[in-house]
Amino acid sequence: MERLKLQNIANHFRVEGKISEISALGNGLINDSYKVVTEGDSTPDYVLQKINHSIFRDVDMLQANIEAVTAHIRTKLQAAGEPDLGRKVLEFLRLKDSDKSYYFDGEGYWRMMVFIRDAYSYDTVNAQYSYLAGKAFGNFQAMLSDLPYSLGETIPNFHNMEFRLSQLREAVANDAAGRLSQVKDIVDEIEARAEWMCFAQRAHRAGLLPKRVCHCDTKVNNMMFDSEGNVLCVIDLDTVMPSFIFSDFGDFMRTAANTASEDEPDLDKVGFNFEIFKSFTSGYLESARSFLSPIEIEKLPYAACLFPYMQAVRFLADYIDGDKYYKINYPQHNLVRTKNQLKLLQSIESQLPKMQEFIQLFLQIDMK
Ligand code: GN1
Ligand code: MG
Repeated sequence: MERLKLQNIANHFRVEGKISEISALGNGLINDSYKVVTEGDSTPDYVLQKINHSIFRDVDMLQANIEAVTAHIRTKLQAAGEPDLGRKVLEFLRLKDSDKSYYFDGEGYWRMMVFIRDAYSYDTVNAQYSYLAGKAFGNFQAMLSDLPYSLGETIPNFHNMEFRLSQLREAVANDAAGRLSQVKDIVDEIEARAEWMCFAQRAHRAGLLPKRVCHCDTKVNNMMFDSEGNVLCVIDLDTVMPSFIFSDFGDFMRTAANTASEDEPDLDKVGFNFEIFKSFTSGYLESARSFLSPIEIEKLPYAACLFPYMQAVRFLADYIDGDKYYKINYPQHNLVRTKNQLKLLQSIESQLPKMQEFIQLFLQIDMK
């Protein structure tokens, strides 16, 4: 999008300083992000984001959720005497002519937040970062456990496995892009696991598994680190909503413990890194076990399987549908992603006994 147009949009927000530069930022699959640089060092830089309105239908709800979550975290950090508040929680700008935190330009919805300075995000992490990330996500969930506001579902049924399977089945029935014949084997491979993978929904209906406020997009690159590897904060809060804690655990595993990126076409490179599982799980349980129930802990290995599976279902449904949801760089992109996630799933499945053993041991040692 051209610079002048972006600058005009940015100027509707309460920006401090004079804008000197605007450039594209990040590699998210849903929203478009830009970095807005201001002149000099005394004013912050910003991130300007175009909200994907075809996916996030209710922008008022979306922003109300995000405002509630960031305000709650800010209050908690302030009470704890946090000196570096500006880097520990996202700060959204309001419009100049109203208190709204988003701007509608007649076509699309925009929002703006302060750019966190001296922060880094990664697509892969080592074991130490993974441990710190585990602690950070546990803390994030813990901080939000007493949120005095009931969050809306910004994308209804977002991590509902039964619903995601029904979407795939609908895509298969319609075969809108005429691609079904190429992917029949993959559909079968998915269907063979359908019942097992819907365990969480059944357990929830039976009253055995609660929903808690979760982030629901805990890809490793949605976390900001400082130069020493300490976690500053969690970003990309669009999908913060009630879900099973499996969402945050599973999606981090899916991205951080994959030995390749989620769209690596060479499947020999794709596999599950057990060391990352161990370190993330240790960190996560350290900060989250005080509020987790036994079933939530025992089923973490299931969660590690669930997310590559769910992602495979979502990528495949989109491929069959003709690539309407995820941004793609080439025609087979969603198919490559699907195969990648299934390969990861197989690798995780082969390590399930080891994972279960680790969780049991961890709990025994920690309980003494
Ligand atoms: C999307 O926006 P981004 O790229 O962080 C998606 C996630 C998927 C992910 C797959 C709202 O996240 O659910 O896991 O792509 N977000 C939405 O990479 O659908
Ligand atoms: Mg993201």
